[in-house]
Amino acid sequence: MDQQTTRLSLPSEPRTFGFHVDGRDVPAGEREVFVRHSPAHDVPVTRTVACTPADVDDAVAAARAAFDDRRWAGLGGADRAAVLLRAAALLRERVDEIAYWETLENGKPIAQARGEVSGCVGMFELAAGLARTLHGDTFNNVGDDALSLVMREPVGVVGVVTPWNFPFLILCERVPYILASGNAVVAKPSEFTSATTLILADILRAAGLPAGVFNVVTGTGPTVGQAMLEHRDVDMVSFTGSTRTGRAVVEASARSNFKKLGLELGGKNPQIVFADADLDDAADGVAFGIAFNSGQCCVSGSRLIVERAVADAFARKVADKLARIRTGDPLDEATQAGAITTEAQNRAILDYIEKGKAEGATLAMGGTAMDLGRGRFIAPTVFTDVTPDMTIARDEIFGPVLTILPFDTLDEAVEMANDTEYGLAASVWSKDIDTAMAVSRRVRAGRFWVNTTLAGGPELPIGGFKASGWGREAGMMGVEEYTQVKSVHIAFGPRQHWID
Ligand code: TXE
Repeated sequence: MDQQTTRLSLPSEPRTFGFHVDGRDVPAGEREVFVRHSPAHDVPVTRTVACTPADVDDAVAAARAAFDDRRWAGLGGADRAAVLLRAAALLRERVDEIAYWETLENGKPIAQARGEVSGCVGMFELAAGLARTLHGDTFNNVGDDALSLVMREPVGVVGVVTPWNFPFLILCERVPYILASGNAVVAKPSEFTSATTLILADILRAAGLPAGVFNVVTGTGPTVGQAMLEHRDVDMVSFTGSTRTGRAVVEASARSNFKKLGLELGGKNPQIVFADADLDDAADGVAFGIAFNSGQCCVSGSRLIVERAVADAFARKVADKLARIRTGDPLDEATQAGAITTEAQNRAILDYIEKGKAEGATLAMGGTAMDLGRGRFIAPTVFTDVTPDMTIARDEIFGPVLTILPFDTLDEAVEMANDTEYGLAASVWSKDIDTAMAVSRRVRAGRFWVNTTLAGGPELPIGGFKASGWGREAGMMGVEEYTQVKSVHIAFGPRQHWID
């Protein structure tokens, strides 16, 4: 069949999920149930449970018991690796299924969802290797009667709170690495996109992960998420989401047990384009960087900072690319941009577009909702005549909205790139190695791309500078992040007494 015309069909009825505690799926019972409608099709697709704070207590207790009796932490790295590798293999078998439910709940194109889920297989495989290579340090230079060890231990019970924009990818950028050292997990997915996190629980159980090591509670942030943040038996929380909720996470940690935190928050990421770049490649990259996942991406390249000499011509090239993006039914294999995931996000994007116009920026393209008969879609949007103080140049919009700011000198480009409270990611486009390297050294961001964007692999740590967050995920650093360091000093031989 011609791939361009392949389209999956909608489910005949919503799929019902329980939540997952101590190796068992728990049905809703008397609890409320969320019915999730596909943001692209307006039909009900999943039913998940609105868990209660008591359910959070149960899940944390299961994780606590599983951690404290060392059923997972006490295994050798090779045994943990074997489970993670079995999980990778089972995940590979279920890529299509996971991608399908991800698309239905999130609205992202099915081909993109499949790519993301396939990428997660490699994260489990890498984490398996890291489970075997994680190690500490020794000091054999402290005298003949002593030896010092620096040991890494799992931090304990880790709460993982994830958002709706990359529900499965963000989960898998964390969970395999967290499990690698022996931690136990309670995951809390976004209430809009819980299905694939629950499918992962099923996969991990089938892979032989001991009961209680991976638990999932579903429900809203203020009820279920907050209960986890406040819980004194949770040793660490990994939170990915808005800067506003990030503040609540820090405050709850301070109010409860000073739990360790990993935070991945917002971004307002610059795409810096010099006149000597390959402008066709750069235009494609800039269009991809802002329209991928309909701009609902913490590392979206939402601020185009372009050398004035080529600014107008380059803006036309980007607009030409954006105009040719295939936005539409995400179940269609050919679709490149899908729906806006939540109604609140849709309103927020359209409000920002109005604010841009009201503050005097020029709407160069898009700026409206797209009527595709059903669902929520927003046309790729570009603003010119933007000044750095405008709201659309400062706030994370989290939609397909690009602002264009021209520069004259490299110093000015770097200053504009750094003129943000955030520091998650940045890209530079130039064929001059001196220019590219000078900019890469001076821009304050946790991820930096040269002549590409939104690229890399699971070996590379991810995370932000400044208000974009704390800590790093993925790769060996992503394993170490979820460990505590214990130094052990061992004396041997007779002790020199302090008291005669
Ligand atoms: O995020 P929230 P929202 C940004 C983006 C977007 C904005 C709002 O700018 O427009 O955030 O999105 C859970 N205690 N990002 O409102 O609320 C919530 O249930 C514990 C950037 O959806 O932060 C969900 O599981 N948990 C970001 C998760 O937090 C709480 C990705 C994220 O939701 C909670 C998403 C609480 N009190 C949005 N309140 C990125 N960095 O990629 C909510 N949650």
